[in-house]
Amino acid sequence: MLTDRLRWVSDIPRQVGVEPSLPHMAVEPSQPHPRPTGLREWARQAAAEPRSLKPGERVAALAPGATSTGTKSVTIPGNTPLGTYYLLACADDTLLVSESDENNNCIASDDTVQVTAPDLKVTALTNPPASVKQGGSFNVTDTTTNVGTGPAGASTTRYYLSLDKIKGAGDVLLTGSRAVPALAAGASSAGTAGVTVPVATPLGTYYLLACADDLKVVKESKEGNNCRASASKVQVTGP
Ligand SMILES: [Ca+2]
Ligand SMILES: [Ca+2]
Ligand SMILES: [Ca+2]
Repeated sequence: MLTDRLRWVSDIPRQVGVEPSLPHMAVEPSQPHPRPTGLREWARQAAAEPRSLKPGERVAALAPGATSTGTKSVTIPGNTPLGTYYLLACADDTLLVSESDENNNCIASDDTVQVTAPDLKVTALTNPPASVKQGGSFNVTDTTTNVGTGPAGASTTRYYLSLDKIKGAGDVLLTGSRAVPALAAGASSAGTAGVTVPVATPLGTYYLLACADDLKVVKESKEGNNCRASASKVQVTGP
C-alpha cells in the first residue's frame, strides 16, 4: 500500500536506530549491491547486514531534508554522436536506494553543451607528372582541411600510389610527407611536399593519393574520408 510505504519513509531513521542520518552502505564495485525490493527490505538489510567500509567506497546517507553538494569532473565518451545536449544529473542512478518517488531523480542544466569533433580531409590535390621512374621524385601540393566542428591537433599528410582511387593494403607509400599544424574547425593548411617513388614499386599506372592524418593521431568524427585521389594517373617506369 502506498500509504504504508510513505509512512515507512518517515519512520526509517528511527526504525534502523540511527539518528540523525541513515546508516552508511558499502558499495562493492565488482559485486553491485542488489537493489532491495522495497523500503522495508532495504532497511532490514541495512540493519542486519552491516558491512565494513573502505575509504572511498562510502555512499553518504542523507537524513530527511539533508543535502549533499559536490563537484565531479566528467568525460564525454568518444563515440558520443555530435550535437547539442543538456547535462542531466541523476540522484541514485545506480538504484541502491528505494524511494517514495523514483521518477523525480534527474535535473537538467539550464544551458546546453555542444559536443564537437574535428574531421580532417584532403580537399585539394595536384596531379602527378604523367610518368616517373622507379626511385624518382616529384612535388605534390595539397590542401588539408578540418571540415569538422571541433579543433584538430597537429597531423601529418602522407602520399601513396594506388591502382584505384581508394586507399588499400597494396598501395605504395611514398617517401616524403607534410606536417599539418593544428587546425580550428573550418581551417585549412595548404603546402607542398617532395615525394620519392620507392625503387621496388611495380611498374604500372597509378593514381596519387593524399591522406590527411595518416599517422592516426587525431580522433575524428569521420576517419574514412581522409584521402583524396588525383584526377590523372602517373606511369611508373623502369630506371
Ligand atoms: Ca526520488
Ligand atoms: Ca576525416
Ligand atoms: Ca584521424
